[in-house]
Amino acid sequence: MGKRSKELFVRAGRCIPGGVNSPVRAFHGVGGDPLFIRSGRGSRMTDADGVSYIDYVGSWGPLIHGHAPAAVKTALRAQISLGTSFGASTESEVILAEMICRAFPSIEKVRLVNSGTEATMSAIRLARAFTGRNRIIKFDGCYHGHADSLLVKAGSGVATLGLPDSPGVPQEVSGLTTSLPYNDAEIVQRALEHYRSEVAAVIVEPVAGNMGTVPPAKGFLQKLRKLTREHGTLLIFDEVMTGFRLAYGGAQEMYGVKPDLACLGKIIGGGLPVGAYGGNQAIMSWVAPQGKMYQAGTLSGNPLAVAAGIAALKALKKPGSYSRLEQMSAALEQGLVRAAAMAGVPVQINRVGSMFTVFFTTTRVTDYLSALTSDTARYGRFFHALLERGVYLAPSQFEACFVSLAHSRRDIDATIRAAGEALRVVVSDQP
Ligand code: HOZ
Repeated sequence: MGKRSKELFVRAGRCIPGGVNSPVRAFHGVGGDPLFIRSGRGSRMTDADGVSYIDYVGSWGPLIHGHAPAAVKTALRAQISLGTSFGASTESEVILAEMICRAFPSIEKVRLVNSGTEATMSAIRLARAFTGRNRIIKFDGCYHGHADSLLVKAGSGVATLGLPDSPGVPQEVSGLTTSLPYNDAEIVQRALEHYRSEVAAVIVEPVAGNMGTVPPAKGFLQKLRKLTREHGTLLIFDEVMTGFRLAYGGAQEMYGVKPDLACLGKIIGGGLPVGAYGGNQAIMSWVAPQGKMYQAGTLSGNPLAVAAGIAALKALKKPGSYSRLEQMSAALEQGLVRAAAMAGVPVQINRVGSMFTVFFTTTRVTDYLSALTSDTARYGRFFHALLERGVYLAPSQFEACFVSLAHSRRDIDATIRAAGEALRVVVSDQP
């Protein structure tokens, strides 16, 4: 970390808890202090000391077009001159909602909120209201934001910090959440049978990204669909990460499974804060003011965020977007596999479309337990060695990295070269 980042972190520590506004920025999983970022452009971002990095975090997923894409900047400039918030309805909100409904077969109506956390929290409340049941089933290592009901055996920063649960969540609340192993449909079946008609919803990341990238086992999502239907339980897909990333219609398009409710975020805000949850007319008609399930927000459907989101989605719709993402991501995966083999470092590289994670383990990573077999110290050394070589990966083993449309073949080749060197460092630093 450079001098300026260090100074800022010291200052931040005096006025912000842990010096960061979200724990995953603190490099806890890999040691060291966080970078402070000054700017981003295309595939790169530049820190407060003027050092530039090829960025595979992409603001944790939203930046599918890279940093500061022209279309988003133009849309934002136009909206700024018209006003930044009205606390009243705008045409742009309707346009974004229509785009989401057209893209996602499971969504007939959608409510815009400000973050993925708000989206999942509201979807859970809606599922409880609609079914008249209280219990929730989630999966170990899946992270659905930091709402009380969902901070149970969560992934992402919670996994990185090794906190299975959080103080401050009353047992009366967390006791209503059952967390089960990801990719094990049989155990879901047993849980649904055990709890009979108590379970309001099963919520799942259809491709897990918050214990590192973990794809669904063949048939897992289909089995969840069948089981939840049989038990009168709603199936919620948390597509905050996967929505518009794996395909325009998200993981549900990719795997051909239609959930009852879907949660979105990240890409739909084009880099500004937005979330959304949606489903069919019957379920969504429970949302106030049409129905009685209350959920609200001063900045919901904020005109700037919505303008950025529309611009990002329009650009994404251009032919070739997803094939380019696939091509670049596959080239990166293959290069990393080769580099690891040449360095003699056993790794598992999980990739689905433009989401990927390099796990430092010999075990195939299919769930949270297998993700935990990773050598996080090795990941830390790899991360820092890459950082020194100008490549910024997710600063934790338990996160997904993202390829964007701004990454060029040169970026990919430079990353593979840097990874080859970094992997040799990983081995040579071994105690
Ligand atoms: N889901 C993101 C990380 N996996 C959220 C980023 C954050 O917590 O700051």
